[in-house]
Amino acid sequence: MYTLYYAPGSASMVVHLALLEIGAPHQLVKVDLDRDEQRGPEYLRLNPRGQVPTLVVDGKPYFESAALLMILAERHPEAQLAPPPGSELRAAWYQWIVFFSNALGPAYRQWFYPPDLGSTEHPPAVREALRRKIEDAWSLVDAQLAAHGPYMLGASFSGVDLLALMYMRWSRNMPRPVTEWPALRRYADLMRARPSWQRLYEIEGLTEWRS
Ligand SMILES: N[C@@H](CCC(=O)N[C@@H](CS)C(=O)NCC(=O)O)C(=O)O
Repeated sequence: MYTLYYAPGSASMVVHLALLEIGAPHQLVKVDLDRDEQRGPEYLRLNPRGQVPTLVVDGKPYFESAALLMILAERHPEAQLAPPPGSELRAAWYQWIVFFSNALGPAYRQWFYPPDLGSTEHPPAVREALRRKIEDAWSLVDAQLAAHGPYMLGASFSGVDLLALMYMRWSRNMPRPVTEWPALRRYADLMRARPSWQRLYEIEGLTEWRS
């Protein structure tokens, strides 16, 4: 039994999706970000960063969404969220997970949290630099999918696609949503058709960008 501390539509989405894909028994605990519950002493004991997600595995809490995805994939090999260890595809899987969480994750975080960079609203030059960083990363993914799709690893779906899906959703109200790139548009549609995505929308009470 896992416990996932989550907030609807947040970085916990990929972990929630992985749990649904695996079919692993889990308990959800909603963290109200509007009420700053993530900064309460009880939550900080689980996650000293004061962020969601946190996943409790065998009684021990862990944070960082991409790491949680990898932990779950490794613990449930039968769900095939990761290619076999040591394989060429596994190497590509690591590459893309780190790419998404490293190239896109921090840029999105800064885009949505100007106080992280010291202001209540980004100065135009900072906003422009972040926008470019995010769009350049998506252009690279679009090229990868156009050449080697339909999934990030080619023919087979894997956990990295769940991470990509979460980040794709976050672009929906940005100057250039991912659906404006042709291969990304097809990929978003493919991924949004998954039962786990539909189920997650029902559980988390989401509406926007469902299909
Ligand atoms: N790198 C972290 C980022 C987590 C993160 O930024 N979570 C946001 C929600 S998407 C959060 O907890 N925001 C509340 C806050 O920072 O106060 C991850 O991928 O888990």
